[in-house]
Amino acid sequence: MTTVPPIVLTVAGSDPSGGAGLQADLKTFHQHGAYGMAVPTCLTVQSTRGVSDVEALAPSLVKAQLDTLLEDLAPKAAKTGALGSADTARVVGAIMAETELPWVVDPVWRPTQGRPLAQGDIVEAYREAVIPRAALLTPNVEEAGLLTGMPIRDLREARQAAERLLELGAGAVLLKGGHLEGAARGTDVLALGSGLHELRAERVVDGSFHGTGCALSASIAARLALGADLHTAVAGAKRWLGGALAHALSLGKGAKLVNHLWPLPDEPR
Ligand code: PXL
Repeated sequence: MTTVPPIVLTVAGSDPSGGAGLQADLKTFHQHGAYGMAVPTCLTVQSTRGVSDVEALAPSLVKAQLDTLLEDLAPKAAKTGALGSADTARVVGAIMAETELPWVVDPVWRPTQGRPLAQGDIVEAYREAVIPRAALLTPNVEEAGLLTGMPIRDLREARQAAERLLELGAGAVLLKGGHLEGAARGTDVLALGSGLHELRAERVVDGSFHGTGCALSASIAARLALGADLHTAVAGAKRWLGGALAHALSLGKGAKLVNHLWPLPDEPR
């Protein structure tokens, strides 16, 4: 008998290197045993050394892709990565509002190296149109700082920022502490409606990696599609990413790549 895999959708930018963006999302979905679908929002010119050019697709073309797809196929969960422009963010936000599925929103505005990935007042568009529809928002310290207007240096400030992001309407927030200072480095704050949790990485892997945030949010979305609750999905995704980073691939001349082929441990879903 053929098992029917759950469908997971990504709405994201293209990274031809396969390290980040929709290519990385699809590989992550597949590795988790989910059927991946992908709607591109922008095309980048990049290698493991960084992004040298970006071209956003017309918002109407992104809308047409999503409308056509969602009329036919029913994803169990979805994620957003780079959306390309403030106008596209608003279009995608409006479509999110019409769906019942959980959306994991990874606010990708700037690559670790190279040109910004979005045009227009992207932060305002996220505040108004995307974040209120997110089941889970996964900003890093810099993105959470831009969204809340507050500095985030330690765990106390990270907890405060996570609470403020809940007030913007996100169902839950995973504030990633990879860039916090001192002992807090690598500790994430997970704010659920029911309370705050601190999640320490089982292993902190040093180095410059490409695609970490994409792999994490894609793993969470795949796990939600497979039936995990949010807390379990986040904890499982962090554990998987730790392995994928510990076994990162040095395939190009720049940053190391997340190893999307890292096996999934036998784990309860
Ligand atoms: O890792 C963030 C990211 C997401 N999406 C695309 C990217 C990048 C970083 O370069 O290019 C398309």
